[in-house]
Formats: sequence, structure tokens, C-alpha cells
Amino acid sequence: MPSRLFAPGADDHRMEIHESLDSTNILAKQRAIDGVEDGYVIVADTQTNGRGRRGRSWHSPAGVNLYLSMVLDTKKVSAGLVSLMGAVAVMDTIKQLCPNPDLVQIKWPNDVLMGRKKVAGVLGEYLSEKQDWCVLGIGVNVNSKAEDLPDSPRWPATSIALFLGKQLNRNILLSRLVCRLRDLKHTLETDHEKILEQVRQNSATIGRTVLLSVQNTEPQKYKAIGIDENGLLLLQGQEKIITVTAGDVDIIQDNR
Ligand code: BT5
Repeated sequence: MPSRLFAPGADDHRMEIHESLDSTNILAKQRAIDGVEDGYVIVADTQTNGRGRRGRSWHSPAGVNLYLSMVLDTKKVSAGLVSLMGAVAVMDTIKQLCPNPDLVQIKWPNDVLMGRKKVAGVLGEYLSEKQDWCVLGIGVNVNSKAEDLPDSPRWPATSIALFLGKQLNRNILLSRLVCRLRDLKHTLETDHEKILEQVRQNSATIGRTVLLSVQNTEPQKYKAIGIDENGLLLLQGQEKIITVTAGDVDIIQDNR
């Protein structure tokens, strides 16, 4: 029988745990509008309509993984860096468990990979109803078995348990991840370059050939050469360097 999720003692008043939600991001947005504090967290054991970017879905089976959203006051931070901050928090939390931490990397802009397979995804959504607030949604495959992983994902998927060959305590992971997110939110406000450095140093994208598909055009090959000070990806074009945002491109990495 899988263990139940619970809020760590000190977090009782700023974390809600639900057995099932359509999407933690949807409830977190509502709570943000209701006026909860910065850093408030919504967790669900399963989601019936877990969301990815651009209308894609997030596979969210019950009893095995983590699905959470943090409400963030982003007045003092650069919008493009919030999702990257979430990816760094997940990466740091997973690296702590891993005998080969170098195998945990960030695939720009919002995926965390273990051994080049996707173990987590991050979805930052701004609120039209409340300027300067956003919800940062995070899904981590913790104890999924191979049969719990999504069918034909866009990128090969794994779980921490499959990668490490042992099951993990989801409550310990939840508490570490939430702590790390709150710490990094502070870093984002005071020294965001540190977060960018982490993203660059642990990038699964920089140095690779990527196929860039912009809506309704044939995908083109580019070399990813860096991430700029706003968190945007830099690609070497034939004549000049181009900058891409997560919203207007789809990056499909080649294996070269
Ligand atoms: C993401 O989107 O990777 C962001 C996922 C964010 C999920 C969290 S869960 C808590 C919070 N509440 C929500 O409703 N969402 C957030 P994207 O880059 O668009 O990737 C989505 C694609 O990843 C899908 O089209 C599938 O191919 C693949 N995928 C779906 N579920 C997956 C899973 N559990 N593990 C690995 N890949 C998955």
C-alpha cells in the first residue's frame, strides 16, 4: 500500500494536501487570487487533468509521484527565470539522492533529466487576475514503475526509483523540495545570476544540436551555445546568434 502524503509539521498552515485534483496549478491560482502568502503550496496525490505546456497533459498516476504547485509573488524577479528556478530546485533535490549527481541535468527550459530521460517537468503560469503573481507547477516521477510512465512521451521518461533501483519516501522528498524552492526564491530575488550559473553548468542542452520548430514552419537545425541573462536560449544560426523564448519554440534535441 503506498504511503500517504502529509505536510511537514512546520508547514501545516501553508500547505494543502489533496487526494485528487484536476490540476494543482488550477487550485493554486485560485488560492493566489484568494490572497494566500508567497510560498504557499498545493499538493495532490493524483491529478485528473495534469497540465504540461501548450495544452499538453501531465501523466499523474496516484500513490507514486509528486504533483505540486507553489504560489509565488514575483514582483522582484525576472519573469523568464521562475521556471528555471523550479527546475534547479528539483535538480538539486534529486542530485542529493544520486551517487552520480552529474547525470541529473536540466533540459532547457523546464525539464529535469536523469541519465538523459525526463524525470520531472515544470510549468510556470502567470495570473491574468493578479499582476506579478504566478504559480509554479512541478511534477516529479518518484516511484513510478515502467508501466506507470506515460505512453509515447515526447521525450523518453523515467522515475527516480527506476533510475536508482530503489523506492523512495515521497514525504521526505516533498519536504526537501519545498524547502529548496523557498530558498531559491530568495536567491532569485537577491542574486539571480547564481541560479543561471546552475542552469548553465548542468545544462543538457548547451553544446547540442537542436531542431527548432517555430509554428507552421519546417524545423531547422541549430547549435545551442548558451543561456542569456534573462534565461533565454542562445542558438548559433548560419549568420548570427538567435535568442529563443520557451513560449515560441519547440526544442527537439538531436543525439549529436
Ligand atoms: C511539462 O510540460 O513538462 C510541465 C509539466 C508540469 C506538471 C506539473 S504537475 C503539478 C502541476 N499541475 C499541473 O497541472 N501541471 C504541473 P511539457 O514540457 O509540455 O511536457 C509535457 C509532455 O511530457 C507530454 O506531452 C508528454 O509527452 C510528456 N509527459 C507527460 N507526463 C509525463 C510524465 N509523468 N513523465 C515524463 N514525461 C511526461
